Amino acid sequence: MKGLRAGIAALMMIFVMSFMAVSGAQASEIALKYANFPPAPTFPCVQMERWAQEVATRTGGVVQVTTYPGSTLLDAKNMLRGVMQGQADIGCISLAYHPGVFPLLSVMELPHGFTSAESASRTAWDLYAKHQPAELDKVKVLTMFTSAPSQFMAKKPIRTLADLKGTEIRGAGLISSVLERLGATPVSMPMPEVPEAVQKGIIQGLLTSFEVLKDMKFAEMCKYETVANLPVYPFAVIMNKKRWDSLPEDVKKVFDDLSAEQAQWTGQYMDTHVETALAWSKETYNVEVYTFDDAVQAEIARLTAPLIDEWIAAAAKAGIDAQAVLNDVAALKATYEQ
Ligand code: DTR
Repeated sequence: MKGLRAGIAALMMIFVMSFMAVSGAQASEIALKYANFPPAPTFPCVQMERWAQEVATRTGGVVQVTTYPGSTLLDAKNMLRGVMQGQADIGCISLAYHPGVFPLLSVMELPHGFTSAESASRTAWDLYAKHQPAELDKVKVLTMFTSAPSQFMAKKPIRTLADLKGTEIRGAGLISSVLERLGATPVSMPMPEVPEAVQKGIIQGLLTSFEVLKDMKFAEMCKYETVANLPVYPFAVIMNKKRWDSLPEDVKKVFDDLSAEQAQWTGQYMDTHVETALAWSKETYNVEVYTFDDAVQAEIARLTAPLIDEWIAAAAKAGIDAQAVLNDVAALKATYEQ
């Protein structure tokens, strides 16, 4: 009888331990490192935190993302390579920092006349999803989004193109080419380096979306803003390919289902935040806001038109059907700008 009891006790112990082992394995976390280059308050990092939260919620806590804003894990220059080499599982890249590397997706940096970050972000993601360009085939792309249209923020008033002549203005990618065609002197650098460059007088201002007036305190140094509605800057959130392949199928589905939604969320966040930041800048630093009139806008369109032909030539050289891509951008913009 004693032997029977001991046997039953042993069996129960084995059952309890194996159950704990299985449940432990199912609930085992998937820990991911997500690197970002600009300061935490900026919109690329705000969208990163939102994505991390959504992923934790939608996977029932199985996926836990540790975020590294402010270049604390990888900076802008090392982001693309760092993710490909697995130093971070996920990273956010500004495509404009890699001239010539993205012959198809750099189309998003052209003067298409997007009026909102939401329409440009949704266009960018749909364009990527349709073409899946070879330029990003060494990573998994989790989403894409863009800044809001680019505006001037400077230490002196910029009311006409004459005010731009020979003035050092920070840009990146094709925005630097836009600055050159408008007669300014473009100075390219990653966003985190811009505040110091303004403070030191290396540049007199910058051309990007207005939310940085608040998020990076440019309103304090650049009290003269000009609405120019120049091109947006495209971003991609990329994941190390091997790490992506290692994920369970149900987790991959959560990530894929989030792609288009995250693009739209980020664009909507950006459009609202630009308005908030501009109002805050007027209230806090009494900044002056000018708007290029129609005559200046027409002159800008004339001066920047050749950039489209240059993009077509470079895309064709990379084996891309450039006109088909431009047609897609126009159709997506018409849909999302409604
Ligand atoms: N200036 C562009 C795009 C951009 C707009 N706002 C932010 C905030 C933080 C980083 C980048 C941006 C760029 O440098 O990518």
